[in-house]
Amino acid sequence: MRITEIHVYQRDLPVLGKPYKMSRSSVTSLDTTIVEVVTEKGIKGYGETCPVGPVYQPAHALGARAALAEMGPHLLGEDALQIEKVHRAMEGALNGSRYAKAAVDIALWDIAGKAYGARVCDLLGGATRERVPSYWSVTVAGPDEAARVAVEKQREGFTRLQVKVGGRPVEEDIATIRKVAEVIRPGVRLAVDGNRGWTTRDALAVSRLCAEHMFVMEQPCDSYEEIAAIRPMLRHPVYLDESTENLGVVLRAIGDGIADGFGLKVTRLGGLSTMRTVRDICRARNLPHTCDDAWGGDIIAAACLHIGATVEPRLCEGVWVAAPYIEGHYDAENGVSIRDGWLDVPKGPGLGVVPSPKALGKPVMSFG
Ligand code: 0XW
Ligand code: MG
Repeated sequence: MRITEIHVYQRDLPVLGKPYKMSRSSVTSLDTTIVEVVTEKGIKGYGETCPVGPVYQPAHALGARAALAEMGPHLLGEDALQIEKVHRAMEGALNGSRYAKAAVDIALWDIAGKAYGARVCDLLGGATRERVPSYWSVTVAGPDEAARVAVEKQREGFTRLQVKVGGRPVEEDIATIRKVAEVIRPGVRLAVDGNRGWTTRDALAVSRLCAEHMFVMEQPCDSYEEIAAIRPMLRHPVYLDESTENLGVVLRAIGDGIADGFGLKVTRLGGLSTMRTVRDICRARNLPHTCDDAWGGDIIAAACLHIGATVEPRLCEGVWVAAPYIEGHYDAENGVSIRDGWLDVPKGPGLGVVPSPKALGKPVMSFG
């Protein structure tokens, strides 16, 4: 099924309420890129990529569109159903920019689902359940505010919380972690996410001074090397997030024994195709992981949800989506929303989410 046209759309996604604050950045509006791949049969697939600002990791909105401009002409005529072949065409046209290639990859899975009359989760191996847990990310805040949100979100039904730390004196982080840990109910899991913000000194201090509390440390320090250096001295399990820039890093982290799990991002890894591989590798080593993205609307949320639904529940650390921070949906009927801390897998076919022409607006770039 040949690709005949590719259209690229841009949308601003203003953050509802307060800025979304992490250790190294605070964002008020995100710039998302939506890719529409059209085939000779008239079947259209949608993908999306939306870095959470230009600082979170080496990805930025303009970079995504520049990469798509570079690759677009080379993809016309490719068979949309031969996803690995399209990946080879993308590799042949551009080195790197996996986060832009991911938008095309997601669109191709959407097309495959529509062509075969199946949901993306079914093509990825089959859903283990029809409702998948999300988790709530408590952005950087003082101890009382963070604990208040933690209580509220557990009451709503969230079974996992992530508390953001870093970018301030480490004593404040320790006070916040302790206060949040005290309100965590039995059975609810806690992750403390440094978003690369701590020095190795701070990470070691936190782990020692909060040793009695159960939580995982997510991306405590900036680099793989820093985390690897302190790993044997930490008293808490470590999950890598931003460091997992590609499949090779995931393999290395598992081989080196520095990761007890991962916070995964679909677009950072290059799309659902690589996520499927990482999911299977994690299963082979019993490593829990999330299936998230950094930000994005209904399309990216649906992509995360479909792969998340295929993860064995015991290894599934949840699917984070930006929906609570975004006004409205691309697809008014089937848009992805959190209900009581959980997400319903869209009914499909494909991603099960179809953006309306009004939501897309006019393309900023077209090929074919
Ligand atoms: C909580 N997230 C999945 C959303 C933000 O983009 C940050 C990210 C993370 O875990 O780092
Ligand atoms: Mg993280």
